[in-house]
Amino acid sequence: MRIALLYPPPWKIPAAGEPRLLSKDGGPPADFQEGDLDADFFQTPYGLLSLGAQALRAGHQVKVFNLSAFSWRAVEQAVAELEADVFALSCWTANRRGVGLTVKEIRRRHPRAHIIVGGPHATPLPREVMRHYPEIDTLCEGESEASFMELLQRLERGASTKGVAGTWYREGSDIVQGASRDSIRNLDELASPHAYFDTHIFMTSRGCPWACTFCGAESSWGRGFRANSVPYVLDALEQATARARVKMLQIKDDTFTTNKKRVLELCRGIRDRKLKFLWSCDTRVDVLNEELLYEMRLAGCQRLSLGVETGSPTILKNIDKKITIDEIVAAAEMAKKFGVHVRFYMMLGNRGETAQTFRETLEFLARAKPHQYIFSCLSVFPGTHDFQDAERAGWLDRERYFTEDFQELKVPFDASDDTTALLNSWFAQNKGLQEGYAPTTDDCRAILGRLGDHAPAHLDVAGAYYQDGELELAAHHAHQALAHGHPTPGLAYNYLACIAHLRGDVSAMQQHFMTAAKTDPQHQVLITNVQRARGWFAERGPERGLPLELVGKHDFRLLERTEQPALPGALPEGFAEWDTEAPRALPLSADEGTGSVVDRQRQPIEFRSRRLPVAR
Ligand code: B12
Ligand code: SF4
Repeated sequence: MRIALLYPPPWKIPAAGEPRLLSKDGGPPADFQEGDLDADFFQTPYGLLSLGAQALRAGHQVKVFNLSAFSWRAVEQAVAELEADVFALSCWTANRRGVGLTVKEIRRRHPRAHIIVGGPHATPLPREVMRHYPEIDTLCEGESEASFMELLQRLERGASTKGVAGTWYREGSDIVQGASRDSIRNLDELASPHAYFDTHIFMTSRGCPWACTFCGAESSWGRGFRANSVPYVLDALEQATARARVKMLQIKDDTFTTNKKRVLELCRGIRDRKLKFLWSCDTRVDVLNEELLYEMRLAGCQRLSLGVETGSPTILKNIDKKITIDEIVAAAEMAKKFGVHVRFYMMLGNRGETAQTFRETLEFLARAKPHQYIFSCLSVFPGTHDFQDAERAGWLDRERYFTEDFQELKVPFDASDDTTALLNSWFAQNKGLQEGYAPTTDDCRAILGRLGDHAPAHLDVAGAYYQDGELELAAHHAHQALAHGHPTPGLAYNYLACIAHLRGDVSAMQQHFMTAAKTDPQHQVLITNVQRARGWFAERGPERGLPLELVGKHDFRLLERTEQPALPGALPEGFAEWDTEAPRALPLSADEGTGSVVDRQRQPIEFRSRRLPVAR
């Protein structure tokens, strides 16, 4: 069968030159400003790639399209031309309105196609989503690989799709829930998305044993933690790194180090198999220790993102975070010891937030000194304890998600108006990624001493010397990084190019840039530098003595690219043609005006609306 897996845009986006539509006509929320949708929004949901992988393994024809940045005109065209038996859409809170519009369009163009919806917004509000979007035939709740495959088998046989466990369906005008479906016990039975698709997102487990009040993990995966075996993950890593053009992956498990022993084995396996790539992961501060961090760093861990949320012990307690301030500070120190960059995810507006707790948070950040931190304002997502408690307390009606045009429901849980105003005015000045602790050259040298001849640690030392203007030493360590097999050698060549430039050696600079661009053509720093150098040559900069400013950096910033299906990019020619080959990476091309979106500084939005009392 022909299966189109779609990630629809949030609403009707105007094409270039077209006026913005009003929200009542399907356009963006009335108060929407460019930048409100952060870079993460535009990533293809990994779940679509997982569903695609299962369907491909079963012999179906599959296309995955990320339409999240497409103009409505382009969505209409894509839907019109795509002849699929099944359209399957991923529904998140932020794109719920776009899902509603897209399923309408699919039904109009393909009256006989089967329309399936799933994902983190559909899961906690299945009845409501089916009621408000009557074009949907079947909705899959939560983990969906097994339900989806059963649906496909039935459709292929021409059998009824009603009653599949884990789904919601229609009986006449009724919306009916099928039997519940157990979680997949052995995740190794699933085909890995990395066997079929290019993506820099990587997952090794599902679920999280904790239950923070703002988080929807439990609603998606049920209680508890399930993981792929170490050999399965290592095989998938081999596939993912072979495909990746810049050897950097984001491991995006809810809490990657939940099982420390497993992660230790994984890290040792990465080294045994000589897999060379840099990676980041997300976790909690209370499931780390020195041995683990040391092994993680040796295996290429470059960044550790920690769910810290607040510096107030009261709020930590209110949100059931089950960690202490001391644990946070200790974890950050341990990670720094081995040169792992520490990023704190922080939140504003959780339960109990006051001017005092907010001050405590800022004071705490000054003390804990992460390399980076980023704040976001509380969003109340269906499926969270916040949502349930707000409904119970009577200040939230789930219909708002269908009748109002907001992107996500960003409201402080119970802060006073004064506190909200304080948070908003601070946030307006402090949006996006904030830089904190910067290790000194001595710090970097000490880390290198602890790790031995470790390529990424050498590059850190090279970077530190470069900032100090010690070009000889910087070049030495950049060469050492190369000699010890740095996974992104282009970044070491970039330093060598910058150094050659500072020394006035134009031809060496050119040579190094050419080598760099061949090895890591999509790293942001390289793209910037190569463009600047090109412009400089075009203006006959060397002859005219014009200045050339280059960036000497090697931070964990991923790729500059927009490419289907990992990220929204233009649909390639012939996108609607079906063939029997497994999908390959589609050609790189400019998209429709979003520019590149990966790992750009996040620009989350502040609290817009105060919560409204629910009409009784
Ligand atoms: C890792 C992660 C990310 C990563 C990777 C996401 C990705 N590309 O998959 C990054 C950082 C990119 C990310 C981004 C965002 N995330 Co996020 N993310 C998570 C996290 C921690 C895990 C998700 C996960 O395990 N994915 C693994 C895959 C296999 O699962 P999946 O994509 O959900 O798909 C499964 C099911 O949902 C379902 N399904 C999904 N789509 C479809 C479609 C069909 C047709 C069917 C049948 C089934 C189906 O079946 C899939 C297979 O079982 C969750 C928390 C959690 N544990 O759920 C939050 C979470 C899902 N994210 C959340 C949010 C809000 C976002 C952002 C919108 C944030 C933002 N403002 O930009 C963006 C946009 C999402 C996107 N386009 O990817 C919210 C979702 C809430 C909501 N109701 O919308 C969650 C629940 C966290 C929270 N705050 O509580 N996220
Ligand atoms: S916020 Fe993190 S630790 Fe808390 S429940 Fe969600 S995934 Fe688990």
